[in-house]
Amino acid sequence: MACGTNVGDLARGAGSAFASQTTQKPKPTCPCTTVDVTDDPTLTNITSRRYDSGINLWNTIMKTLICAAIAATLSVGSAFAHEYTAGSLSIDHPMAFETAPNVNVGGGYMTITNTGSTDDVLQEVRVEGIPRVELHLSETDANGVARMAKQDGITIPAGETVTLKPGGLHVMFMGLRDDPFELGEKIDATLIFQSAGELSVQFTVEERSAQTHADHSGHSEHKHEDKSE
Ligand SMILES: [Cu+2]
Repeated sequence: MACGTNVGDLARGAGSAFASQTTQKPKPTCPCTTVDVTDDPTLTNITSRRYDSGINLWNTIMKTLICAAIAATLSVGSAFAHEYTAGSLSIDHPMAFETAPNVNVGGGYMTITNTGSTDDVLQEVRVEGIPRVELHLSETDANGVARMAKQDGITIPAGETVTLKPGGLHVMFMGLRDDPFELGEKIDATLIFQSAGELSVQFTVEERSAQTHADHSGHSEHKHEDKSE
């Protein structure tokens, strides 16, 4: 169900209930679908990841009246609760910290809970406009040197919760130098799970404190649990 490309048609097809909303400009993508992602990993049709700031009425209406009704295998929580579910997975509070203009990478964090009876794996994160997104694990060795290791996937064991947080597992957004994360920005992303499939979420960009950890060298554990929940 290509909700992202058919939002306008769906709205028109939904009948007069939407007639009064047609003056709102439809967004090109629907933020709560599971399937509107190109199969091309190189993401060639990138324009910008920019998302209009503020709460967009049209998106809110679409989320509430269209996507919630037709995304059969996916239930999307309130846009304000900032929690997403797909199958037996729930994803809470995807966020990233703002980045400085000269910093090329930013970390993404969230909490993933698997209430099912089988393990699932977060295999990939895709963001239009960001050329490379990896899954990383930050570790500090015996000498106190922090480094990050690319992960092929992040397993979410059955019945367990995995928290991506500074100093540990995280999403690494790479190639940001020309388009830094700005406070309040919302980054549309697609999470690809082995079993649960694709899930569209938004990473909210939050303020970075004095502890710099959004770049490759500065991950620091236990400094932001208040922000990354
Ligand atoms: Cu990293």
